[in-house]
Amino acid sequence: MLADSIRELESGSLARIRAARTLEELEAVRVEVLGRKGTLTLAQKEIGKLAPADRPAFGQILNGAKRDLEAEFDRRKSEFDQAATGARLKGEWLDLTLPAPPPRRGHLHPITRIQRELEELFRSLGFAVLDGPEVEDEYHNFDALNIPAEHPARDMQDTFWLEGGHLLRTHTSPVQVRGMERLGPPLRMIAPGRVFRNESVDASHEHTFYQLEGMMIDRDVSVAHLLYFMKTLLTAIFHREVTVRLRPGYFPFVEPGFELDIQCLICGGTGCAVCKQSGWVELLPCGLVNPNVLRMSAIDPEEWNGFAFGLGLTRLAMMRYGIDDIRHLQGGDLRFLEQF
Ligand code: FA5
Repeated sequence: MLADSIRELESGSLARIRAARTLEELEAVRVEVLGRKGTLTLAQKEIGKLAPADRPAFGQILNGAKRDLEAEFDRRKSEFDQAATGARLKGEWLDLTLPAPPPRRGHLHPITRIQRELEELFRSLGFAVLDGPEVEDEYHNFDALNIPAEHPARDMQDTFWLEGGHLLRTHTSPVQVRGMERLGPPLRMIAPGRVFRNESVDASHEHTFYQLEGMMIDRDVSVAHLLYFMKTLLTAIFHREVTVRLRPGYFPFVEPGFELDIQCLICGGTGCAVCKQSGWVELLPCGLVNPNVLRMSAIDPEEWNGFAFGLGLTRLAMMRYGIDDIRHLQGGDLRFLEQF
């Protein structure tokens, strides 16, 4: 009689365990039947009331029911667990064979790019690439370049003066002097770098800009050598014929001195803000090294001579990329820089 009710309880509970649709429903059945106060647990306590002879048989039935229910419960529970894990894996699935999104890479500033191209060109022509300090002394920036104090040429370049006779170099020419001092003749060198002038800023003038200095000292160097290198330089940068003109130019450290201008590539020579309506852009002052400059760096001008040039690298970048205002280059605006 009691055994029948246990079998009934078992089959009813098995059916409910199988019918449970969620883990919560399953757990509710477990608590109801197998929990501390569950129906089967309570039935176990009835054993004591039975005649001793009936107890083993009843105990067996009870234990069998409990084992079957627990086994079925475990089976369903692991079904639910597997389904939950499967759903989570589906959500978190990652295809490791897919190509990764490309990393955001920076790129070189247009001036740096031109600078590196020119360094490569001049290296291939046997020139050393030299560096010099941005904070210079008066001697290297002026005196050793044949511009003594009180010389009117000092006013050609408005200078940021620092304490103790130092200054922010106004051009890359002091690196010529350092090159002559350090390496002596024969010498082929270039010196790209940042220079500073206390100037009011407009479409073609910055207070901070880049130049590339060049110098060659050897025996019997002539203006023809100078022109050859200048033409090689411009062809390499523009990859096409550019119209140039050579005018006399005055710099105390060269004699004769020239201004090499290129026809403005922004307006094609018709006149714009960059060329100040003249159609020409001053780009490449140059000349044969003044004997005084050689002498001051302990080079004998009777034996050696040479040429020097001071390319406006920032203006060159403007011409090459058609930039109509110099202020864009140092402005740090990524919308501008990302175009290159
Ligand atoms: C010089 O600085 C001489 N040291 C160049 C030189 C070297 C001549 C060797 C002879 C022998 P200049 O002041 O003209 O020269 O400047 C050279 C170039 O720098 C100019 O042609 C121009 O392209 C550029 N430049 C000058 N001032 C500015 C400025 N404020 N902003 C941008 N570019 C400038």
